[in-house]
Amino acid sequence: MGRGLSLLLLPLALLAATAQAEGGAATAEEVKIEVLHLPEVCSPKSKKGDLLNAHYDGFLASDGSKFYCSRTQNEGHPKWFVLGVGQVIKGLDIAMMNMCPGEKRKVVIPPSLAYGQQGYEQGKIPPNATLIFEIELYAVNKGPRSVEAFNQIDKDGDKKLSELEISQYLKEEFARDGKKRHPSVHDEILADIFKKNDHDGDGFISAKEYNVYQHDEL
Ligand SMILES: [Ca+2]
Ligand SMILES: [Ca+2]
Repeated sequence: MGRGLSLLLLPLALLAATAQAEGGAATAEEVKIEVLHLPEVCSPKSKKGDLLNAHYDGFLASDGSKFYCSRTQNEGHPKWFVLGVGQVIKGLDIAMMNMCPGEKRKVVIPPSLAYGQQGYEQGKIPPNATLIFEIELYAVNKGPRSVEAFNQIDKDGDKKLSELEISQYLKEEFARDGKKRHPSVHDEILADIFKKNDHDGDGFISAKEYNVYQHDEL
């Protein structure tokens, strides 16, 4: 049940993560996208903040060698990740926009939108490497920062999340995945969530503070 587990913890991971999504400067280098297969019914199209399920293989453009294959990981389950928020390299965030379930793409990503001058993992990806990915997208779901997710946590419906509501939500999520955790974990995550999301420090996470992806109307 890899799918269930990763789905479950994603909202937590995201709430706890810093919003480092918005990279700044425009770059001259672009991601080249080639559509290999387009389903007859191409909907919904992926957008920032959506939760995607995909397999992808990564190759070095220099010699065509494969450096990554999602099929060999996690018992072959496709990967779940939120689009456009920096969970994957910038080039993949760009390459998978406006893509529909069933669609296959081959994309070429310049180093500046991949691992840059540093490369990655002791030469597994050398410095200044252009990368090629073959992507097969399986599912486009509402992301964890959707209106639905917000309303689910906001039990009293006042459009802001109190410490109690988030605490409740954490407990429910923990109970659902059934993993044993030290009681301090709950408090740590709760404190971290408020530290990173309660920007005006009023003790509540407002819809605006929560809805960092801003593609849904609250
Ligand atoms: Ca509330
Ligand atoms: Ca606040």
